[in-house]
Amino acid sequence: MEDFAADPSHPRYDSLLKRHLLESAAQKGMLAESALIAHGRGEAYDYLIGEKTIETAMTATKHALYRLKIANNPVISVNGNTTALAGEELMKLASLLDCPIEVNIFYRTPERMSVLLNHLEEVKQKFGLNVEILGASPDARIPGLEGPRAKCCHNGIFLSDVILVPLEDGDRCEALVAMGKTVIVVDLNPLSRSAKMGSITIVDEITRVAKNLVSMFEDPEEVLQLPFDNDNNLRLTLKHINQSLVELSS
Ligand code: PTJ
Repeated sequence: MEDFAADPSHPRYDSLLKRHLLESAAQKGMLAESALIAHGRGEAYDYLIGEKTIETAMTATKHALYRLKIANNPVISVNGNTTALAGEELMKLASLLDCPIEVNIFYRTPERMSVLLNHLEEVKQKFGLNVEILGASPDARIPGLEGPRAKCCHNGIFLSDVILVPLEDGDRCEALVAMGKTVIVVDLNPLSRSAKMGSITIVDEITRVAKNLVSMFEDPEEVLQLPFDNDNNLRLTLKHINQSLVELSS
């Protein structure tokens, strides 16, 4: 972070910091070529929700945490963007949940896999976490997907009953749902296929979500046991965006 020049008092400090994290990650070879396009799309939606965790996102986050906590085989799946932005917090969450974290990327190359796995290993050492990091040796396939996108680890994604998959591709999300898993999606775009396909969709920025999940972990009051209606929660999210735009434009 030495080369990050922005002052914390800058009104766009958080946004600049995230961009800087992604630029550094790109230089290290962690990211897909389209990673910054994906981030830009996320930023645009973040403006629309007010760059904060809105009520529907918090409801989804609470349900997600509850499902992760009661799961038999929870797993956290991370890609390039997620590792760069929220690798530390998600490693801490994996430690709290006592579950593996699996590097599973859409644009798979051996080089990217190795840099991402090394990055998480460094986080593990830095914080003294006892977390199993999977992804180096995929030994299973997600049914219904072709090519490298189907690759996964038997003891991680394949066997999981509840999976947290931030910034996931729609097809893979659909395939994971078809496997009978509870799929927790994090996506700032409430209109994306992943958002619609997920079992629980958190329309919020991944660094905020990861921090919320870790900070709420020990608090039983913060966990809901009621059924969750994803379609309705997405509708309420769109209403929130709509209402904000009406207020801003009146
Ligand atoms: O590392 P890889 O190879 O697995 O590739 C990762 C990306 C993200 C490049 C790849 O999965 C991709 O192209 O994703 P999409 O189809 O562009 O979808 C990314 C979704 O994540 C978009 O709907 C964005 O709005 C959303 N998004 C982007 N940044 C964030 C985000 N959601 C939450 N937090 C963010 N920081």
